[in-house]
Amino acid sequence: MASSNFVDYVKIFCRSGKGGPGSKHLYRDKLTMKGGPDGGDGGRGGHIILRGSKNHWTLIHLKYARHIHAGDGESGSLSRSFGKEGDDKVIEVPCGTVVYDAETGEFLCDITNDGEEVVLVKGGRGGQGNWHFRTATNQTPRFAQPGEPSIEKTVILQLKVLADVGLVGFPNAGKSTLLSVVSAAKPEIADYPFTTLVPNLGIVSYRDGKSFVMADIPGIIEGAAEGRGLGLRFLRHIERNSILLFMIPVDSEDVVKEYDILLNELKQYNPELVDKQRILAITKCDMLDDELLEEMKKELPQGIQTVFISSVSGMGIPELKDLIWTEINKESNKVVEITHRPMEIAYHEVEEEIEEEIDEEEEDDLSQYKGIGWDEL
Ligand SMILES: Nc1nc2c(ncn2[C@@H]2O[C@H](COP(=O)(O)OP(=O)(O)OP(=O)(O)O)[C@@H](O)[C@H]2O)c(=O)[nH]1
Ligand SMILES: [Mg+2]
Repeated sequence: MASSNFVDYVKIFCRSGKGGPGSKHLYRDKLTMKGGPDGGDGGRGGHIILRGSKNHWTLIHLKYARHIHAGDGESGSLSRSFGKEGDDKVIEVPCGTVVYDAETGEFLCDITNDGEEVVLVKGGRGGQGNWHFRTATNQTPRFAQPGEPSIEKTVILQLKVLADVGLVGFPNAGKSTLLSVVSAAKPEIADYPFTTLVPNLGIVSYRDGKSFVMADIPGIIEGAAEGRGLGLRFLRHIERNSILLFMIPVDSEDVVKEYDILLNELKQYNPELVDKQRILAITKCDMLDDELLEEMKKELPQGIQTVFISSVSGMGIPELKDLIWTEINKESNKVVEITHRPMEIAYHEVEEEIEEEIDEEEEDDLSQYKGIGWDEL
């Protein structure tokens, strides 16, 4: 997936529909001079509804949908007829979308299942017609209730991808290579750090038509919590994973130290991540012969299941898949509920600025076509 296609953050202004006013109609026909009140109720304003959809993987379809308005309810009319309800606006979002209030950063709701619906902003109720207000002492009320006003709210939608296993490692650890070997995903692979700039998802097929989802996120480095490297921006994508696969290359100088750094960075981002089940994969094992491999097995982190793999020779890959499958199916590793902490708005304004800068750069790019018949651009 090209980097500009991965959108995991959008801010949208939503306005529900206002309720239609009630009617103050008084009944008349050629035989009835004073038929009394018969004004109907106004229709409800349209809601803004979020619906989970498995057809979307990112929020790209909402990138330019900055304003979303639902329809207003129509007013009631004679013969106690109800006004038409305003059209609801349904926003389809990928499963794993979390919604925050853009002003306060407060967590509002999250959508995790396909077809799940949440009314994000309620439409105004329609006003009651004058028929409701007739009393013994006021048999011809010449008034009716106005409809409720619309509600405006700016929300931030943030995607936390739903994968079963998340890959955690320093840049160049071989994460994308593993994903490309076990799934049909085609992530970029190269021998320089930070090849992966946005998360990649892949479906790993297991035996008997079973499968699980693997998320490859950009590499983490020491100090990521303070914003080094790509920072912790993408760590939210492993918050919902059942298990984490730590990946450390076999030629690392100190596996235990690297493991501790990675763990510490996760802890700084969200201490709950450390409670997740972890597996350690020592990657690129084709680079060492058996003797050296035995030697390095003596210096491994304690208390974590470790597999030795090579994405190039295929060594250890079936064992790794077996282990992942067993772990993700353990009841204790299922992610039941995760706590969504309130969002820090100041931090996310920076994120928006970055996006805007990228947009501007895209516009600039067009200038290179000038003078080759594209001058009208
Ligand atoms: N010999 C050997 N090389 C490997 C293996 N797996 C990956 N590599 C090489 O290691 C380099 C980095 O691989 P990537 O998969 O891009 O690493 P990454 O962890 O995704 O890196 P970032 O995206 O930068 O975080 C590439 O040159 C790969 O060819 C392996 O099993 N054996
Ligand atoms: Mg990569």
